[in-house]
Formats: sequence, structure tokens, C-alpha cells
Amino acid sequence: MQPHDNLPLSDYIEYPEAEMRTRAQDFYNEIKRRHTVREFSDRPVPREIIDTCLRAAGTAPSGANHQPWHFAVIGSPEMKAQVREKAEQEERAFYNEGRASDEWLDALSVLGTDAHKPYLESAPWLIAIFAQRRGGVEAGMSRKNYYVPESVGIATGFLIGALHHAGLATLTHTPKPMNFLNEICDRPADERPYILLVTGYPAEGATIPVHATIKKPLEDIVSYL
Ligand code: IYR
Repeated sequence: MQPHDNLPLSDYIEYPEAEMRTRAQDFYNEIKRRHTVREFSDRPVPREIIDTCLRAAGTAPSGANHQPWHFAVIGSPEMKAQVREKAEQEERAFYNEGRASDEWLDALSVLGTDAHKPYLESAPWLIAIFAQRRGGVEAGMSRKNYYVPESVGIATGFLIGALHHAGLATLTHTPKPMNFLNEICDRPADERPYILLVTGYPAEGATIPVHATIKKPLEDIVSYL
């Protein structure tokens, strides 16, 4: 293939307008049922399902198509225990030892979160998402990457959507700092841990904070000009 070669857009599907309307509505109905869950069942989830969701994430657009992401998928009880121990250590400093400002803690009080993170051991899979400063369109390249946080954010969004679509619950966990993930996941120092995505079945009787169900109406998030 030559550098500027193009291919026909062969897999695009156009829908009649009426079908577009129902498809848009159906997607909205599906995605609005996604809630961040903090109580996970320990029921196993087959790795192949996670793989397929990761393939979907890997189709995300990215700066120069460098795909500047790495997904370290943690499933072993030993490694999950290690992650929990390190994360809870950081969270204790955050919640109980003054690392978080009063304003921040106040903003979180409506969620009821604290330093206790049992889901890091109970959920079957922890997906540590890393952002790569350098890389390229093929593995092993070491060119500068562009729009890295944007690209990794979009891929993470695709992944959350794919996992939800498959019927799995997710939690975007961000212990701060989380460089301990580089060590546990054996990732190079120039990769930045971006989000620790917890996934699995919700625990029976899992709840969600009322605060999290307040979504801004369209008129508060959109302007047509
Ligand atoms: N990382 C902490 C604190 C936390 C921060 C924000 I911003 C949240 O929306 C939720 C939690 C924790 O996971 O508890």
C-alpha cells in the first residue's frame, strides 16, 4: 500500500430516515441504562467477551492513527489483591490524610465513596488503561504520539460502551496517583496510567447514588448556532 492510498468506504450503512430516528432513540435508551457500579459480583466473565470489547475500543479514532493506548487486563486474584492494596493506600491518603481538598471531598460526599475498594478484588476483570507518549501505527514503533488524552479518552468511551452493550457493569476508577499500575502491569515509565476500568456483573442488590442519576437536560449541554 502506498502512503496516500485510499479504499472505498465499503462498510458504511445508510438507513432510511425513519430507521435513523429509531436507531438514535434505541441507542440513547441503551446507553442511558449504563450506570457506574461500585458493588461487583465475583461471577466470572469469559475472557473472549473482554477481548471483543477491547477490539471495539481499538477501533477508536486517534491522533495520526497511532492508537496510543495499552490495555493491561488483570484477572488473577493475586494481582487484583496487589492493585487493591496499593489503590487503597493512595485512597486513604486522599480521603483520610489530607491529600484531597475539602472542596473535593465535599463534591464526592454525595457519592458516598471512601478509601475502601473491595470491588478491586471481587470484580473478575480490572482493565488498566495506559496512554502512550510514543508509539506509531504499528507495535514497536517509537514516534511521537499526538492528541494522546483525547485518543485514549475516546477509546475508553468505546470500551465502556462495548462492555455495557455486552451486559457488563463498569466503574471508572482513578486512584491518585496510580503510577503503581506501571509496576504491577510491567509497563514502561513513558506510559501514563489513564483509568482503571473495573468490569463484571453487578452484585445482587447493587445500588447507584441518586446524585449520579441527575443528568443535565439537552438545553443545558447543547447550543445550536
Ligand atoms: N479516586 C477516588 C476519589 C474519587 C474522585 C472522583 I472526581 C470521583 O468522581 C469519584 C471518586 C475514589 O475512587 O474513591
